[in-house]
Amino acid sequence: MSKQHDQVSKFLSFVLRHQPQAIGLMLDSEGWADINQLITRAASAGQSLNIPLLQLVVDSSDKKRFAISDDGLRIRAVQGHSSRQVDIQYQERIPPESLYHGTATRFIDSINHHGLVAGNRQYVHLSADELTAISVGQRHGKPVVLMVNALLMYQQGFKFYQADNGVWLTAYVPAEFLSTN
Ligand code: HQG
Repeated sequence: MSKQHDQVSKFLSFVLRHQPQAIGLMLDSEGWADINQLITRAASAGQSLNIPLLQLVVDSSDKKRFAISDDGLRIRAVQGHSSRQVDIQYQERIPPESLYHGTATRFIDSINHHGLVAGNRQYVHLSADELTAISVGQRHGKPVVLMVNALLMYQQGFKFYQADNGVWLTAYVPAEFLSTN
């Protein structure tokens, strides 16, 4: 991604996941914003956007963070929203036996005590592979990967969802389902 695309991607994460109200943008309950409204509101906030640029950023996002609707009129972030911003009805899925969560070593004591909590986000984010988890953990400090006994959780009634970009989501992971390997 070019530097300009990276900056636009960060702007979109901010307004489509966390603070649409900062630029007076409306999201529906599924997280969709009207593209023309986004362009207009962004312009008044000093961020210049246009449809080809948005399409390029959506297509070049390494993690496929955003999606444009089939009719081309709306845009949303596919996951990562702040807890009270939206209520996306993700498709419930049966998880694989194990999923992974990357975090920083300094959080481990607290996680062992409280389990994995969603914090400011709508869900705890999990990945199907350990390498992704390491890079997620590195964002916070010295990384450590936790293995989540996902299928057992599911069998005990916990719900799992998968976002369009493959990220696994669940509301809460009690510490008893976590291990380091
Ligand atoms: C930690 C990025 C203490 C948790 C990534 C994490 C991901 C606890 C941090 C997505 C805790 C929250 C999400 C507890 C959890 N005590 N710390 N009980 N429970 N934590 O950024 O999972 O680039 O909100 O381990 O790739 O790091 O934005 O979540 O370290 O998919 O598209 O609290 O964000 O994607 O941090 O990352 P975050 P995350 P994007």
